[in-house]
Formats: sequence, C-alpha cells, structure tokens
Amino acid sequence: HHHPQRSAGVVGAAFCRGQSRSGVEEGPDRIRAAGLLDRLQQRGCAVKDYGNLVFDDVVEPSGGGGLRSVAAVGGANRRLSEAMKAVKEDGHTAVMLGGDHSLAIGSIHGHAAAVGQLSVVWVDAHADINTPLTTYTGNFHGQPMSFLLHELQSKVPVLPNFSWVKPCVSAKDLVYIGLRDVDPAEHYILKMLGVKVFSISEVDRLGIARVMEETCDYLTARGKKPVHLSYDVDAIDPSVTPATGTPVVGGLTYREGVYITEHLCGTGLLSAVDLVEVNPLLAKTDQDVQSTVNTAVDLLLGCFGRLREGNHPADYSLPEP
Ligand code: EXY
Ligand code: MN
Ligand code: MN
Ligand code: MN
Repeated sequence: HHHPQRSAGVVGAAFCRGQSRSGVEEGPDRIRAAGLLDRLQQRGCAVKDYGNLVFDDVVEPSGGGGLRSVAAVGGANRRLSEAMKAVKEDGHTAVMLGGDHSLAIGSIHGHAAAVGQLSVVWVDAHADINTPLTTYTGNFHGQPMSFLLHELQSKVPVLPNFSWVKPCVSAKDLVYIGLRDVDPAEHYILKMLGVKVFSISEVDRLGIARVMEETCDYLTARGKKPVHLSYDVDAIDPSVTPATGTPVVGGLTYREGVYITEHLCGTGLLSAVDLVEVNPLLAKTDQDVQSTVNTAVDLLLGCFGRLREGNHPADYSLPEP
C-alpha cells in the first residue's frame, strides 16, 4: 500500500458565469491563500502553479433560449481545456481550482485530449447532467456532463462557442457519489444510460469504505484508466462547507469527504482533480468561509497522499544521540 510521489500542476479558473451568484470566481485565490501550495510542498509534493487563466470578454448573442452566458461558458471552457491538456503533457497530476462546475466541461475535455480514455468520479449533491433543453434554471453548472458523454450527443443542440467540444466520456466510465438533489430529467438520463450512482442513501446503506471499493472495482473492471475526480464542495454537508451557491442539507461528513480522496489517491490512478463551487461571498461569517476553504484544501491534500494517521518523508531518519 504505497503512495508514489506525484507533482501537482495547479490551474485557477476564476469563472462564475455558469451560474448566477457572484463570488465563486474568488475560489482559486482563497484556496491558494489558505496555503494549498505550501502544504503540498511540505508533504514532498512538487508543485507548479500555472496561475489563473485569463478569459476573454465575450459578447453574448441575442436569444440564447433561456441559457445563461452561453458564449462566455463555451469560450472559457475552450481556454481551460487547452490549459488542462498542457498541464497533463507537462507530466503533472492536474488540479483545477474553480470557479463554478460548468468548468468541468473544459477540464475533463482537456484531460481526455492529453491522456485518452478516462474514468470520471463525480462527487456532488447534484448530477449536473441536464441538457440545454432540460435545464430549468439555464445555468451551465447544472449541465456539464451532458456535453461530455458520448451517449447524450444526439440530445445536445449546437450552441455558440461550443463547436470545439468533442464528447470524450462513456457512461460506463462515470460514477457519481453523494447525490441528493436530482431533477426529473437528470434522474431519467441516469436510469436510461445505466450510470453507476452512489447517492447519499447508498452512502448511508453501504458506508463510505464499501462505496469506494465498489467504485474502484466498477471502474477498473474494464481496465485501469486514468481517473478524473470532479469534486463539488457542495457534496459535503453545508454545516461544514456552507460557502457555496447551491447548498443541500444532508450531505457527506467531513470524514466521508476526505476518505473519498484518500482512497482514490491510494489507487495510484488519480490523474486530475477539479475542486469547484467554493463561494466565499455566500457565507454568513468568516468562520463559515474558513471552514469551507479549509475543507477544500484538506480534500486536495488527501488527493496527494496526506494520511490522517500521520505522515513522514521517505528519507526520514531519527536523530542519533
Ligand atoms: N439541477 C439544478 C440545475 O440544473 O440548475 C441545480 C444544479 C446545481 C449545480 C451545482 C453545482 O452542482
Ligand atoms: Mn456540481
Ligand atoms: Mn453541486
Ligand atoms: Mn493509502
């Protein structure tokens, strides 16, 4: 049971236009300010910070069919896809700091462009698999998986600034963990495609250890592919991570949330991680912001081999008297 040394390539995506509430664009800088890079380095993990992406100002076409900021979301994700591809080609485990969850389109697309077929573990209160035709809200953070799955392409219309998106994930290579707020169309899609879902009820029934064993058995049954972990901080209970745009009661505990990252790290297959939907402006108190941001950092440290039992460098030696 060993943890091979990895390097982290960190990309900030300070983007909020996949949803309606400002503040989520502050996620990357707040997570860095909480010491992510130093704490990764202290644990012997090499870090390259690629900084925050610069997104073009986009003029939205008129119309839009009730969809919010279509062209901006398409353009930002195109930029992010190129950045993630470059991080993977530089040999790092990629870390995408969001921003809202619409950014998973570019993050997963770029990851797949660099490494080929991958497995996706989506940890979220929400399924984020509405199509542009089923969304009630018009928010793209509730739709990213619909653009990525091969099986849904006949249901997704052509949209401005989205023509670059090539579907790159198969339904059988996707596992959800933590779902508890799923729209009817999303529930239909998950059943129709036979997607593996460990809703919060399955976490209650099986326990998180068995959920993670079954997740990894399921994903590796057809061969070991690189894993993309897309972690929405709203998967965790809002008592722990209140600073987020769409909190849902009854979430994962801090311990369950961190266990997911420890287990995936231990497989040696983790190739990229998104940490999204931290919105420091939506907390009532500074303590709420700190709890949310510090949990985000702990989730990322878990992805890079930090163990709660304690840790020591491979070359540690006791001082001689
Ligand atoms: N299902 C709702 C929608 O499509 O708007 C809510 C989505 C919330 C998405 C958050 C980020 O995970
Ligand atoms: Mn999400
Ligand atoms: Mn969510
Ligand atoms: Mn381990």
